[in-house]
Amino acid sequence: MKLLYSPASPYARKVVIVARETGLDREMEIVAAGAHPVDRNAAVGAVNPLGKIPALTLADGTVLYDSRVICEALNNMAGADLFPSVGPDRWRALVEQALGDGLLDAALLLRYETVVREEAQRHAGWVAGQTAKITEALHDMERRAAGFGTRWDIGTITIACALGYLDLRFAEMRWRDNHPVLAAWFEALSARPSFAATAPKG
Ligand SMILES: N[C@@H](CCC(=O)N[C@@H](CS)C(=O)NCC(=O)O)C(=O)O
Repeated sequence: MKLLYSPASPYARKVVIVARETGLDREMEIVAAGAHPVDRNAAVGAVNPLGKIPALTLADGTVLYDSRVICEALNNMAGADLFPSVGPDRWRALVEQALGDGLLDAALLLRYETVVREEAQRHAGWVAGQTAKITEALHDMERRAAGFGTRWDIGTITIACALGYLDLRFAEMRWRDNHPVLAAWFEALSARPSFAATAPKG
């Protein structure tokens, strides 16, 4: 299997964590590939028409994207339990995945607004709207964090990757200041090998 990956991408981090947790990282070639919403990377576009990473090419040539699909496929291939199979535990994990991915989607749009757009093109209302999504998502994460314990499934993995991305790109938000339960949970899981080994860079 070949994964197109960037060490700064929180979505790619989700995939590598799931690969490590399931042991499938041993069968995976990880290939560095930048992706950009304007300067399209042809190598990424060749496998994913959306031009985004992560994208995983299986041994038979099948291509999987996006991170949600790849993570669930790896979980199934390994017979692992990072995606609860049925009922309320599954809905909870999937909603938490959507919450973490949704925070990331807003954070990526904010980042692109500042690093891709010229200053004169920037839209203050857009920035405020995306920032509000992050703020509200953090409040919901704080409310949920009291129940996280040591649970490590696709929901908590995604939320952890979202918080790691805020630390990488939006440290000035100081998300820990208003979210002490979430901060304590994040601190406790930071020693987890699959999480520590995939700390974002870039
Ligand atoms: N929903 C996608 C999001 C992937 C995504 O947006 N990745 C970023 C890198 S962190 C990207 O490829 N950006 C390039 C672009 O937006 O064209 C997933 O979960 O994989």
